[in-house]
Amino acid sequence: MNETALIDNVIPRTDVVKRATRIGAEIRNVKLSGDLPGQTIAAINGLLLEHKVIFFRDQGHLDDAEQERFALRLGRLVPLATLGATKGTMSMLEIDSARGGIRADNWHIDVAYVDAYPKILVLRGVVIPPVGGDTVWSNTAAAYLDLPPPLQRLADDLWAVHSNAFDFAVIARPSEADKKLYEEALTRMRFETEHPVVRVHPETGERTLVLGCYVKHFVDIPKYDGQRLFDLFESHITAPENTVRWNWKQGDVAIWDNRATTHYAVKDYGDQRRVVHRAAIDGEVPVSVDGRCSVARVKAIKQAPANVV
Ligand SMILES: O=C(O)CCC(=O)C(=O)O
Ligand SMILES: [Fe+2]
Repeated sequence: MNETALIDNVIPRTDVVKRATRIGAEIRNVKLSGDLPGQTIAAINGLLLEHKVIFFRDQGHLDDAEQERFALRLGRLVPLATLGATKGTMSMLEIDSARGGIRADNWHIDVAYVDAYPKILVLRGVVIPPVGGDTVWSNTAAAYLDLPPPLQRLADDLWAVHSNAFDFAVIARPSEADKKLYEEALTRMRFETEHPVVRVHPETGERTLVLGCYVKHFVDIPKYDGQRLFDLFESHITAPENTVRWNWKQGDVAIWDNRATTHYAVKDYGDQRRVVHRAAIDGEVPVSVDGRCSVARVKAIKQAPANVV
């Protein structure tokens, strides 16, 4: 049986509702748990590769332990300590707006400043404001395909340094509090990795763009030129045609392929509380179109580090 037939057999196509043309599908009538049959897990994996981000409503039965058990079925969990987070259980990251929750209102690939950054994230809506607090994902394989061939070839050749030393030049309106938060985190830990701007997806073979707010600079490109290149490629990544926007309800779960997407948590809910819990699944070291692997340049943890996205 081919993969599509296998998925159809377990999760009927009528239960897969696309949420945008190029990315994102809602999967209906599946109750996520650690006990799902292997075939259902394989179907979920297949749908994830196809749609890049998949959404499940009404998963209110999940608590952290069960979310973690389900996530474990998708791969090895990343212990929070190695990602630099302090809140949550061993591997569940809590993002709580009322408790200095990290700001994720920048386009980013999760933890892209390490070499083998997580491949899949499982995020559960725990407290969701009545209005606002959506998350937007973009399809970085579609963004690559959208580039005219000469720009694809340019991207294929480029490498960029990703760092958790946040470059505030890329944020529209950083607050003093944000700056302080990141500066404090930085004195505790520092990561820097050179990634190819185009990686070959290890499962689909697709070429995907690896950029986002952790990029410090391009290798061998002066900063001034680099900023323009960054803006050019990011404008394709974040083009509305390549995105899907999810309006959360409590109990929703979103699962994304961090190798083929970037995302942005919209910060438009003022002082309202918003809490989401996330499990991260171990990823592979990216490989460029000419077969070279990403290289970690700096890795230093001085003491218990802060939260990360
Ligand atoms: O709060 C959200 O919707 C997403 C936060 C985020 O960037 C993440 O969980 O990786
Ligand atoms: Fe994130």
